[in-house]
Amino acid sequence: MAKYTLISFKTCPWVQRSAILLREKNTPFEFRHIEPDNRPDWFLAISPHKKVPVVRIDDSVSLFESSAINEFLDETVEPRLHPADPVQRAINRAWTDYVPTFASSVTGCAYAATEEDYKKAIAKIPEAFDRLEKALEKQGSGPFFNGASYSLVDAAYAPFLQRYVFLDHIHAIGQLEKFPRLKAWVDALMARPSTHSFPPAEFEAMYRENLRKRGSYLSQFIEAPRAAAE
Ligand SMILES: N[C@@H](CCC(=O)N[C@@H](CS)C(=O)NCC(=O)O)C(=O)O
Repeated sequence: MAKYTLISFKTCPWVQRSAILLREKNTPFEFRHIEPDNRPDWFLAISPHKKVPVVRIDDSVSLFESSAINEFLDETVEPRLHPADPVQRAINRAWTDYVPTFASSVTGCAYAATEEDYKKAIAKIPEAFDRLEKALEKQGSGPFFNGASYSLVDAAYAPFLQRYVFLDHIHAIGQLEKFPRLKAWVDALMARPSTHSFPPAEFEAMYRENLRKRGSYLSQFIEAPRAAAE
């Protein structure tokens, strides 16, 4: 079996998509975490956009861009997670292409600098959720995007839906409950072991700490971690 190394920033959602796929395929891999503010030269040499994720295969081939990585993994490592039907595959790919737009509606809430900007960002959530709700209704029974079968679409959305849940914990947004299929999907993804690269509570604390340091509107609702007892 090939050796896979996943170059990562610890809380990067795009890295998480590829980590999820490797876990879904029961493929052993090693994380190599680097710091966003201190990207080493060896990394800059293999990452054309200077971004993570990069997957190194057998220390010789480097792949970048999470969707391209995940398509490659699906073509080369069993079990195949793309549906067999080409029409359904095209629909799945189309919904994966919507992820960056969807993700920006979630990060818009996280990073809004002022209360006014935050309210504007929150106001955009129902439309984004409604699109997913309608897509899920067309797909059938759930709990995953293609029903009982887990697919690349699930891996693509899970990190961003997880971050919405984190934001909802910081300062209740209360939108997810209005979209029952989407809520069931989120619950299924959050319960799926492959979603998690770190113990869930530890990861949520890491996410909150990043957001607290960022100084966005939501930062004020996050308590600073307590200093270790002397
Ligand atoms: N479209 C890329 C997005 C990757 C991405 O934006 N990664 C962020 C970290 S979460 C990054 O490396 N940012 C560094 C930068 O933009 O310089 C993918 O799907 O892999």
